Amino acid sequence: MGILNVTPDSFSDGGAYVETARAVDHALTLVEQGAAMIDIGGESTRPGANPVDEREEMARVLPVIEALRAQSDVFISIDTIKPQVMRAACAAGADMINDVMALRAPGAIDAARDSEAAVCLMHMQGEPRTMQTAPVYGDVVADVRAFLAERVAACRSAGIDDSRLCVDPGFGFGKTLAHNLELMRRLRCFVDDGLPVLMGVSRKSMFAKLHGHDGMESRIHASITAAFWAATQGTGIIRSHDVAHTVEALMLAAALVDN
Ligand code: 7PM
Repeated sequence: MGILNVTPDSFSDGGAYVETARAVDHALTLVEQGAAMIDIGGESTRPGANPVDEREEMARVLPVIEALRAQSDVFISIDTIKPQVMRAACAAGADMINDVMALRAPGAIDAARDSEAAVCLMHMQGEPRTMQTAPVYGDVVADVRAFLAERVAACRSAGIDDSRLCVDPGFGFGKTLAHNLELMRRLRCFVDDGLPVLMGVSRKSMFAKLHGHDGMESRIHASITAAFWAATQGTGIIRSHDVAHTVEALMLAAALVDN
């Protein structure tokens, strides 16, 4: 899954892809590099970021979804927590809703059900502005699995079939380095729960903490290494900014491991 940020305040791409044509170009490049899906995000549901107005978010993502849909059959994911954005994005051609709130916003479950799109349910402790302050768990893997099981059950009750779902432990979303590492070490537990698992660690600050220094190159190398590990553990979907190298790591994992 290649990441396409259409947020002007995005930390990784510096707002370089705010313009529709450039965003679509970048998406097509990611597809050429081997991305099977493109995750399009127009809001900052990010640690410490300001919330984005619904109209503004739609104005960012809808032209990109429409143009990409017109030019490619690639699986399109919309990274949003807002029901109206989910509905509009799916009408514009999105195939999947990637929600860091796991459809907890009022109306989100109904929007997802009506869309007939696939859904990624991600775990987050707290809310983006404050979630990194003091995350606390009993057993982080057990707690995150219980949360995801509850959200899967909520989807089922709403009429969203399991065949439409995947789950994500939500690396960096209300987690310390130790929490992130334990989730990564025990990714198999999530895989064994039966639904496809998505991992999103690309370029995240957890790697700067692990290394004891920061640098984009170091973060990228660690992200690709983590992708290899996750693939060997049966993780089906890797969310990445750096698709070409990540795909190569996944090719090696596929060659070495029977999953
Ligand atoms: C600043 C901090 C900017 C964090 C962007 C981010 C995930 C996601 C994001 C994830 C799923 C980023 C994150 N992370 N969706 N959206 N899983 N499913 O690295 O881990 O893009 S936002």
